[in-house]
Amino acid sequence: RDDPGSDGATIVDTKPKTKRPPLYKVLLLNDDYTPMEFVVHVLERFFGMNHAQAFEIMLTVHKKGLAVVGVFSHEVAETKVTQVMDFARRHQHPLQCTMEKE
Ligand code: TYC
Repeated sequence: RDDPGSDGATIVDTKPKTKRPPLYKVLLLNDDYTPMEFVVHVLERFFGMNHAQAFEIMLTVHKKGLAVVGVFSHEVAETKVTQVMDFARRHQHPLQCTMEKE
């Protein structure tokens, strides 16, 4: 690399940097009111899980308080959160879905 005005101790090549985009975890939170079947449906519909996977993750959220339901780019994670929150609100359930940087 050119380094005008330097003392000649020039770094010729630096390590090629390939920047991977940061990933975001999408989290589903437990509450006392959202029906279990509704959560299972959300996981099937928006996260492409089969019924058995969806039921298992739902139970994890129910018992532990929250679970990671997927890891995505910022844009996709944001879309998932919005879709889940809108769907829950439309059905008048208090289900909460959030994202955090991995
Ligand atoms: N705790 C809820 C119930 O007993 C079920 C539930 C599971 C709610 C997961 C939200 O993200 C959730 N009906």
